[in-house]
Amino acid sequence: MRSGWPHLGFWHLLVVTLWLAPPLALAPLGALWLHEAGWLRWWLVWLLLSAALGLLLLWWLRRRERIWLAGSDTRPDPLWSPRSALLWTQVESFASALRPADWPLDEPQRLAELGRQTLECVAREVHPELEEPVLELTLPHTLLIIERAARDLRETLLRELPFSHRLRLGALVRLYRWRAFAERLLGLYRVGQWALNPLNALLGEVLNALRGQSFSLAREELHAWLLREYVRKVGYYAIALYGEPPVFDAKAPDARPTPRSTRDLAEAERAEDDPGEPLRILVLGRANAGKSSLINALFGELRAATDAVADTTAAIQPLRLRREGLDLALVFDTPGLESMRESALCDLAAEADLLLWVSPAQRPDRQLERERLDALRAFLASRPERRAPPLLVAVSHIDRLRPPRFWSPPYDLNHAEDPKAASIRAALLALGQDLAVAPSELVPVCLGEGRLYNIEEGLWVAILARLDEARRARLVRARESQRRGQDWALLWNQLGRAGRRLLAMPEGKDARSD
Ligand SMILES: Nc1nc2c(ncn2[C@@H]2O[C@H](COP(=O)(O)OP(=O)(O)OP(=O)(O)O)[C@@H](O)[C@H]2O)c(=O)[nH]1
Ligand SMILES: [Mg+2]
Repeated sequence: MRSGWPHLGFWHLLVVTLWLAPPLALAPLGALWLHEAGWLRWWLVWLLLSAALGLLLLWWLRRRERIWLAGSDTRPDPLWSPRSALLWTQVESFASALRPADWPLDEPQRLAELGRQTLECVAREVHPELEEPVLELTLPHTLLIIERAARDLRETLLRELPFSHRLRLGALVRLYRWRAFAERLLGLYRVGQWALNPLNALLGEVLNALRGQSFSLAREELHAWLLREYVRKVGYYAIALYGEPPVFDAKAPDARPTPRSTRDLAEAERAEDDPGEPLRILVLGRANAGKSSLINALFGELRAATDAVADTTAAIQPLRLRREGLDLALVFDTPGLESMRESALCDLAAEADLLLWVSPAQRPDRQLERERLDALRAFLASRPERRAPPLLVAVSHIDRLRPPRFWSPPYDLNHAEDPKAASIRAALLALGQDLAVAPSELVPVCLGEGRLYNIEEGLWVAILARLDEARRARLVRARESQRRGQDWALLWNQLGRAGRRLLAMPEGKDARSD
């Protein structure tokens, strides 16, 4: 085995020994002096204490390193559609199943292969019907993603790697070449130390063995972390590329109203300057359930016509509404479910960010409601590229429950000694079962004239709790619309330019001058 010894040669080694012997002799001489002065015992105690403290510190450092390695710099975009979120879990499980031994870091072609496999894993999920799904990309989209990936990498390097802004690639290569030489020097130093100071060297060796173990362990873990992070980064951009085609427009998707909302806003009364895409709230329920009353109660304005006669609201009516704590909202008052076709219902829900379902508590025949709700759920689940709007069920007409003549709110449903409170509780339970709605999504309300109850403290609070989810649904919806608009706008511009160029060609000019 060739070590550092033969390389230095005997004479060079003698020179090193001559130089090092006097300073290193200080250690045994010092020990002798300590012994004579009677302090050797204290010195030993100090030595052991320092060693113990050092070990403790080392253990803490390793733990911290492990915690750091368990984390990840790459996280899924919270605005991704459910389908992309699912793709991300697949990338994550692919990344965590990697074995470092299979993917050596010093073989670039293996790493390229790993990147290709990650890309393919995502592309195949998005285009399972195609033979070569990886090729399903347009050049501008690819360039945009490369641009974003490069920006991210630059930011990570500048943030995480000390001196990365000064480090040149050549220096990295040179550093790598010198590594072997540095390791040999270290080996030589250790042997020299062993010969000259057995006690120190022994302690040093123990520490070193421990540190060496920690390093090799950390190196292995670092290797695994690097691989995972690499796969995550590639996976992240693959999802961004295949699952969430980027939009070239730098503006936020909800910065301005979508074409559909622009039309609806124009139809709604009272035009104002619209700051951006409104939150679209869809109010649904059977005839006379209290849909229009709920809108009036919620926004404190009598905007939607209400009447005891069924089918007061004959057509879908967008209402532009504002209220503190809520973004500009377009609330859609709708006719009863009985007079709405299923497809019309799905069409409306496709463009909604929050669904408010009004269901009268005193009417136990809920067959139609359940059918429509199920159809709606199936429709929303069939579009994994969009976020489904959250659903809240306002249970109206609770004042009419038994005993009908008693009405003295507020009611504490947890203490159902009061017969009215007991009826409300039983009605909520039955309604939840009939419509397959979780209890947390049911809000009992009274919307009768002069009897408003549980609007602010119940319904409004429940809406606010779902606002973040509704806003996310709006962003994904607006992005989809932006994407559609962009495709047409780009095509239009490209065709226009191509046409102008054609006309500017000499034959074109000739043809026109004829
Ligand atoms: N007592 C009582 N009356 C209510 C309640 N909710 C609504 N009403 C009344 O029921 C009638 C119908 O209410 P609307 O708000 O017009 O119902 P709608 O769902 O909009 O009805 P359509 O537009 O016809 O489909 C009105 O007279 C309301 O005052 C309630 O919780 N209790
Ligand atoms: Mg109505």
